[in-house]
Order: sequence, then structure tokens, then C-alpha cells
Amino acid sequence: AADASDAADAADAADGDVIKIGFAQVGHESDWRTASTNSAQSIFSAENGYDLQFVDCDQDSAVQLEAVRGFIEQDVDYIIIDPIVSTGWDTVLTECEEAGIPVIVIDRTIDDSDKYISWVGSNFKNEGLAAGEWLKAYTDAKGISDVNVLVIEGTTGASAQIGRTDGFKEIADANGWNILDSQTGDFTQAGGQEVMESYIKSYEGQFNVVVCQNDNEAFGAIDAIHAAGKTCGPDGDIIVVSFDSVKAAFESMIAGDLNATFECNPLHGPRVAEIIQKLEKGEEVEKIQYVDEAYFDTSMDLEEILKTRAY
Ligand code: GZL
Repeated sequence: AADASDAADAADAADGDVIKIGFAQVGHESDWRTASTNSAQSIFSAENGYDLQFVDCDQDSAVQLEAVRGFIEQDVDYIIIDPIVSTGWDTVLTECEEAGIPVIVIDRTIDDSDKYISWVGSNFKNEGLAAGEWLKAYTDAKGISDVNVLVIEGTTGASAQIGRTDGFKEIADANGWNILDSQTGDFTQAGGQEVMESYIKSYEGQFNVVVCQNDNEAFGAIDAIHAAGKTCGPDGDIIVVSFDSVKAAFESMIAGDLNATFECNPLHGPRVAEIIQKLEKGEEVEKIQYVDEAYFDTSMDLEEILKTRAY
């Protein structure tokens, strides 16, 4: 709230003009994405001195590039991008640079160009490592030595998918776990359910862990597991872990379906407003800003924690 009011003050302080912002958002595929959009739309409001041009790119990279070019034509003051995939960006970022419009990247990363002024988001490989380290401790404590894993990946080519895959695989390889398969569920609940239904047909009786690269995929996978008459969660036969830590994931853990969720903070609106506030005053900003993240599992007082969750 303090950041938000500072940002609002700064926007008012800046020569009094409205600050025009173009935001090319990934889409509307998950609870996490909804929280991300809400965070931006609530801070970049008219009463805070902004004119936000928001485009929901519906997980379509061509639409996202077109949205950025549209912002250049509108001659906005700043462009915010949450990149659906991490490559294919240098040409359009060069166009932004030539137009003199600073680009701020949030959440996912752009890996084939550095023509942006700042990035704020998560270390996705660390999230994957944390999930692997948690599973190691959990299976050791349960005396489970034979760990056979099915992975439901996020959108192919998204830095979140790449980092979570790499991090978890590093721990799996170090412990001799068997990753039976790894297919994309595109970060959606329907995708998680479809892939899990296929996995149950192909690998019935061969797996005891499902790693979903976001909570919504886990909700779909859990529906498929239950529909097949199988059990999951702390008292079930199948361990299910996921990423994001949205409120519905807490409800799933409390219901005994999900074992753990690894946090990925979507509330970048105030952070980006702070970056813009500094740029408006001619101050330097950090190029890379990681956010702190935790994890939550059924050993914790989840009802209590849920009371104060912001998303
Ligand atoms: C990760 C973010 C991912 C979330 C998903 O930072 O980009 O995209 O994990 C969302 O829920 O779809």
C-alpha cells in the first residue's frame, strides 16, 4: 500500500501529465495470471495518474508482438511485457528502442535480447530446485525409495517452464529418480486434466509422484486422478506438487488433495510502478530484480496462512 501511494504520488508529481502505459499480458490461463493482471490494473489506474492500454494476448505470441507494435504506434510512455515465450523478441524490442520507449519486462524472461530497461520476477530454476529438495525430504521421511515421476509442464518455451523443468530434473538426476514422461499442460486446468488422463492410461501403477508446473494444472490432474478411482495427497497413493501458491492451492492442500505448492509471486504492479516512478525522476533502476518466494505444504497451519494470502 505504501508503494502504491508513493507510486501514485510520483505519477501526480511527474509534470502533471498522465503516464501512458502499454501492457502486453500473457493471457488469462490461470488464477496466477488473474492475480498478475489485477495487480497491474489496480496500480496503473486513472486516479493514480496512468492511462493503461491493456492487451490480453491469449497465450498467442503473434498477438503479443502485434500488441507491442500497437503501443509503439500509440506512442505510449512505457511498455510492460510479460513474454509468453522467451525468444523471438530482439526485432520488436529494437523497434521500441528506436521509438525511444522504455520496456519493462515482468515475470517470465526474454532470453534473446537485453533491449529492456528492467526485469522483475522469479528465479524459476530455484523454484524447480526447491520442489526437488522438498520431494527428497518428503520421500525420505516417508521411507519411499522408489520415486517414479510424471511431469505436467507449463507452456513450452516459457521461461517458467524451462526453469522449473531444469531445476527439478537436476534434483531428480542427483537422486536417481525416474522421470517417466514430461508433457505440456499449457498452464491450464483443462491441460492438466487431459495430460493426467493420458498418463493414467499409459503409466497406470508405474508412478507415485506428479509434478505440475502450476496450480491450475494440478487441479485438473487431481480431478483426473479421482475420476480414475485413485488417491493423492498426504494420505493418498500419489504425491502431487505444483507451483504458484494461489489461494485455491491452499484449499486443495486443506482438502487433502495437493501435497505442496511452490510460491511464484504475481504481484508485480507496485514493483513496476516504483521502477516507473524512478525513471520519471531520472533515477537509475536495477536491470534485474528477483522477488523472494517460499513454499507451503500440508505440515503447516494452512488455514491460518490462507487468511493473509494476497492472491
Ligand atoms: C510464472 C508464470 C506462470 C504461472 C502460471 O511466473 O508466468 O504463468 O506459474 C501462469 O500460473 O500461467
